[in-house]
Amino acid sequence: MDFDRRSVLKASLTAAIAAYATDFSLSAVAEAPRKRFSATTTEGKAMLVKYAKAVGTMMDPKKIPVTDPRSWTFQWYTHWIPGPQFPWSAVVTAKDGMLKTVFPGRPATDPARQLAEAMWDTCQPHGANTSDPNFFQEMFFCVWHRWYLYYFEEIVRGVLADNTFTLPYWDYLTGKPSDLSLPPEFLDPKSPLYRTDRNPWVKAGERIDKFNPDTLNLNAFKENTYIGAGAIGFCPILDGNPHGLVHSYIGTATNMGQVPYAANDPIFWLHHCNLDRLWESWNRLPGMSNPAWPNRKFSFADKAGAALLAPASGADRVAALKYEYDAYYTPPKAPVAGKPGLEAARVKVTRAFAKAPVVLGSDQLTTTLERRTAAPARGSLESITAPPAAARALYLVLGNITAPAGTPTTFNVFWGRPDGAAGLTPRDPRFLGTLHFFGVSVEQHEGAGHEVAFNITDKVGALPGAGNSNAAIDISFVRRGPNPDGAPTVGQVALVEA
Ligand SMILES: [Cu+2]
Repeated sequence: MDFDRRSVLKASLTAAIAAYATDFSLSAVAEAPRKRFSATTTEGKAMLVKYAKAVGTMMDPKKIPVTDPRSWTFQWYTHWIPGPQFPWSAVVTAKDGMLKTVFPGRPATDPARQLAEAMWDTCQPHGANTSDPNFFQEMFFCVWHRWYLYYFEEIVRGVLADNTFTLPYWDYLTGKPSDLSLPPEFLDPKSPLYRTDRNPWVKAGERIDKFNPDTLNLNAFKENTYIGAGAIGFCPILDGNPHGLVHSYIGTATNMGQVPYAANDPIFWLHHCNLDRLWESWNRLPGMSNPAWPNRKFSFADKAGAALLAPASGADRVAALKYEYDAYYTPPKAPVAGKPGLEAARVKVTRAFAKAPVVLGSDQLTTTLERRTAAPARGSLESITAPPAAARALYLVLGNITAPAGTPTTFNVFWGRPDGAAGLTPRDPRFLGTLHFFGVSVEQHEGAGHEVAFNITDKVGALPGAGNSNAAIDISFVRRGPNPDGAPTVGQVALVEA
């Protein structure tokens, strides 16, 4: 392997703690593209046999010690160690404690320990480093996980001494209900791919969305920008659904349902492999391009366990990393490409908003939005609910969301004040989206707080009350799933155009 060695690195936090690492270079990548397969195909199933073997080896400290970056625990902790995600001082303290536990008697200058310090707790964007606000950013969600999978897959090939291994993906949104259950390889209690901390119905092989069916979606493919203002754009919407919702549905607070434990479940890697495929699928649509990546590098370890720095720009497309998927997703209706430069100019315009925070303390509650009288909405419901101009979209934005860590509850969000809402399904025309709380316990602390957006552009024309300028704009929240330990709060509810 021929890495581009650099002795001088920028004095950023990342560079300072990983100053000994080499930079990733494309020359290190194998020439022929490798193919990743669906877990339900013959090829994918063959890969899962290999995967189970590798996971078993990586989890056995007699074969690969925990201090080795190729161990299961080291890879899991790279996402997040079991510990706090905020504030950053608590993250640093907890990480220090974990480093002392995993590397007893080894000084802070020990290279393996330094690598752990650089790599652990770096999942993007599920953290908030107040000493370096650029450390965690929503725009890095897709690209950091692409690198994470890339090196994990390399390490699995190394552990197996099998150069043909590729990570399979789990496509839960094929439209076939059976694909909403975990692949059977993950349900055998004797397999290294099994986890006891998943939700009971998930372990029983039932569909993961059993208590809130048909709420996972691919609405991210309605977006024509990678990331816009707040939670708008392909990346943040994919992050919310299906990403976070799948985490919540598999559960629990000590497994997939909470960031610090999520990467300890072997299904994590197949879930994110599917998200990586979806990202590349979006990029293959005409006019859908990624942003100019900031000069940000992430700490990882290669197949041999050696430290390196992977630049965000290096994983812009899968072709750059010499792999491909056996199939890509094509939405029924491709998003209309925006004008060049739209992304930067994509400022949110609030059309209506809730005056007070919504405390989700009961099974169903409704908030009434105030119409904004300033331009462009002229005080009429028509202008508020009218579909936006071409290349723009209408969103319901829920902001400043807080919830206790690991809250497994979800809320379905409806237009209006529907009777018998508990019985309404996502097929109801008034259904706008599903609110979940995966990752919220940390992101609620970032700047304006955790925010999610539902693209309702295609729905507004059919919503009851559209055209009646006197009708109230009500938004209702209907609880699905267990009662949370404490009431989640939605600090802002707004109808915005972007
Ligand atoms: Cu995830």
